Formats: sequence, C-alpha cells, structure tokens
Amino acid sequence: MPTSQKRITTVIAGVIALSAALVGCATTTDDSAVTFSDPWIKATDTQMTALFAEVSNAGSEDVSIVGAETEAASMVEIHEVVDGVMREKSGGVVIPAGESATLMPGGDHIMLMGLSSELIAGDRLEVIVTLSDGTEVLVDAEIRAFAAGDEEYDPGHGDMDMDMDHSHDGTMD
Ligand SMILES: [Cu+2]
Repeated sequence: MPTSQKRITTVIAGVIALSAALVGCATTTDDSAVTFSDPWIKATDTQMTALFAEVSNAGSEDVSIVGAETEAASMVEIHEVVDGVMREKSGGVVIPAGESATLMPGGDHIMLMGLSSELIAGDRLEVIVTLSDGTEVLVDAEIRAFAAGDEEYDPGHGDMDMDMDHSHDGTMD
C-alpha cells in the first residue's frame, strides 16, 4: 500500500507541476480594460506592414500601447504619421480612460517590420500588444488587401530605416 500510495501522489504532483507550467507559459492577461475591435493587418509581399484597429479602454485610467510582438515580424514599433511621414510615437498611443482611439492608415499604427514571409489577404496573424500598465493583449488580426496608403508608408520608412537591412531595394532617396 505505501508503494501504490506513493505512485499516485507522484502522478498528482506531476499533473500539478504541468498545470503550473502551462499557466506560466501564458503570455497574455485577460484582465486588461483595453480591447481591440476589428483588428486588421495590411496584406503585403514586402518586409513591412502595419496593424490597425479600434482600441477602447473601459478602465478608469489612461493606458498607452507601448509595444507589440509577433512571430511574423522581427521588429515591431508604435508609429504615428506627421505631415505624411511616419515615425516612432514617443510614449506610445494613449487610449484615454473610458474612451477609444483608432489605429488607421495615415494615422497611428503598430508597425510590423522584418516580416519573415508574405502576409496574404484572408489569413490571420496573432500579435501580442503590450500596454503601459504592464498587461498584454493578444490580438488576432485579419490580413486584408488595402491598396491605398502605400504612398504614405514607404517614404517615412525609407528615411528611418536606411541603416537597416529590411529597407526596400534602395530606390528611395
Ligand atoms: Cu509605420
């Protein structure tokens, strides 16, 4: 009896350890007051694109989008567009308490750079967005064809990313 008793205890301990490991692996939290509505990413066969969405904050404190990551891109930045040129947005995108903000072409957006493969319309891509309150939100975005906006996107990146190997073919500037 001591032997079988011990074996059962060992099995239970193993199950508990596995459960703890699974919880520990989770990279997102569900308790964020920030939600992403209708998130989408512009389809592309280049090495960069952007994530757009309507983002609302149901909480009582302002929260900012300060970062993001996805397995499809080696680098992700939070951008704004000023005078038609995009650049990294200092402090991130603020979502005021009880209000919403829109990430859209020509405006604030989450820039995905160093894409490892083509992003095809109709596919989906998960992006983990980091907020200033320390929470992370898993965003499941649809990839959509979007022709307009190319003009606004490329020039800014041409300037900014000149020293990076993911810039275009060198025809800019
Ligand atoms: Cu950008």
